[in-house]
Amino acid sequence: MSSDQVLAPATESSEVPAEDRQWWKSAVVYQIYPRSFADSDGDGVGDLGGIAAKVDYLAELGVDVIWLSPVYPSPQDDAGYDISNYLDIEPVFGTLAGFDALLAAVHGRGMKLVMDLVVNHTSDEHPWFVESKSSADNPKRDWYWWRPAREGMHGGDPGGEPTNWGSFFSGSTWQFDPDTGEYYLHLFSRKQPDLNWENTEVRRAVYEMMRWWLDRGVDGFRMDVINMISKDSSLPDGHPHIGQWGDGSPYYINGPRLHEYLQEMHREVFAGRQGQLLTVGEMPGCTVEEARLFTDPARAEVDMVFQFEHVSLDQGASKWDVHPLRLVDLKASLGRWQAGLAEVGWNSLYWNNHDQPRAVSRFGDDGEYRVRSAKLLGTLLHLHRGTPYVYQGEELGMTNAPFQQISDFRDIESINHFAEAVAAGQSPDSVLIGLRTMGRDNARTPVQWDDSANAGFTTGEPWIPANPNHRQINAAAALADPDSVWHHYRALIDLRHREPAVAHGDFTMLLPEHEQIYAFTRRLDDAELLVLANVSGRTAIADQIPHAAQWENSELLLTNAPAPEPSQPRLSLLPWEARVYRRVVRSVIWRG
Ligand code: TEU
Repeated sequence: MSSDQVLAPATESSEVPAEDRQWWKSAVVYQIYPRSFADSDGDGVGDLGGIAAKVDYLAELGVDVIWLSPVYPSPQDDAGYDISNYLDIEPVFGTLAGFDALLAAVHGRGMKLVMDLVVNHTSDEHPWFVESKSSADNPKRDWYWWRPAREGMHGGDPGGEPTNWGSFFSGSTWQFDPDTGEYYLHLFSRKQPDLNWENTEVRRAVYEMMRWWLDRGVDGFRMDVINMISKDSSLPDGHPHIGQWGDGSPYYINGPRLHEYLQEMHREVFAGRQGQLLTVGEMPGCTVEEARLFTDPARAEVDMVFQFEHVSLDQGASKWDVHPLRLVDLKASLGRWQAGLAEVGWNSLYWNNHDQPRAVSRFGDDGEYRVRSAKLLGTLLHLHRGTPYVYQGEELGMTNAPFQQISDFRDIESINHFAEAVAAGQSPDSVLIGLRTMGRDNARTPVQWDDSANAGFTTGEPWIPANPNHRQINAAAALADPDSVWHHYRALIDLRHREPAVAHGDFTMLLPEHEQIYAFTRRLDDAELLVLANVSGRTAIADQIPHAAQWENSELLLTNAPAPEPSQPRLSLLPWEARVYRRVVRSVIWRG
């Protein structure tokens, strides 16, 4: 079934002026991972009540948008990214009434709320899949990817999988179902079967669900692995390079009908809506050239994408194969994205989220210079052109967790990888090195609210222990200290709101080959900003920047270190120091 006539094309409304539709250019988004944010009922798991209690905290920080990681009913095999009902709230997190109250509280403070949309796959406990699995001729059979065993093989035999693709969470992407004698596709866990977007009814059901949330008042969606929804239906084998498995990604990343689906979704769900909405597509493996197409407003697909290039630069053959990051590589990558989306499209900016290690541990120095380097990272990110995303706890300079053994981990990705790698002969200690550095649980320990037991996250037993450093690193201490990372983030957010060059200025990278200094300018009309950052633990001199003298009398807008002594060379930077200067560019008037 592939006919598209069922989905009537709609026309783009011209009622909302273009500048209002792009309100997100001057917005800052804050990501909440509900399990780990704040627990209001003492069961050890964060919930909507906990979020509601912190809405004032977020308003005070100044963020414009909250993105909620999934709060829908879920068996929690992948911490909520396995959804069994799209139209309700997971009881552990609360109720729909509680959600409505939270949404009203968020709107009441002038903020917006964006939901996580996970529609590449459902849970295997979603009624759609339960039906699909019930028999080979069930009307919903085609809603998922069912295939017989490889030719000449028996279902369930080693090597019988329809393709050699390896799953993101180890093992094959295919699970055999003995009852109906076929396999189903799951790019992630076997409890996350992939929906078949070739099927028109699937797409219609998804769009209907999205409209239901928008009608309820939510302000948009962060779309989970949305560039994996279109697959090459011939399902070819991939190059065998993930252990015993092949790399199927060329056949499911940015697949043949992706643009068509996103444009259709836009027509069916977003076009003609009056609200100021935000859509951001999570797109692993997306290139800047592709991102320009996805985010070109004229194409009406998504407002921005999460790309993965800059968070892959410290990795080798797999994410567990960790290398030191070279600053020149980071600048080359982010600089290319800035240039590539300068005229058309828009960047989203992030250092971390619920899948990535903590930024200050990964890119900064979480020891002696924790506070200063966390502020430097915030400064760099927020001063690029694009919409910045703050992940919960980043504004406190929270660090990676001191995980020791495998039993300290909760995440399916880490647990499965450990089992597979050890079974393949790697030593447990070497596998743990990768998990400690890159494991997603680093980002998922409870937000550190205060120095009490469990960091003030819960009165019960937390589902994952709080980082013991909550005694020093916590929100209560940060709010009380004007020099904290928190106050620096607040200043950055404030700067975006009042200095148009931050949101709208053009971007010019300086000193691309410098191994310590990250420097760039932003220019809008007669306002120019200079960002200078020493991304190292050694003093650096930035006097090689072009036209350094022009900045002599400029205004120092923001810094993360004591103001430079008059005797100190102007462009000498302390370890991890970051400064933002502003100058007015006077145009020369020629008199004849
Ligand atoms: O992540 C997609 C993704 O490709 C990776 O970032 C993933 O987290 C993994 O680390 C790859 O090694 C999204 C969600 O953000 C993630 O939490 C989910 O587990 C995943 O999709 C499946 O829904």
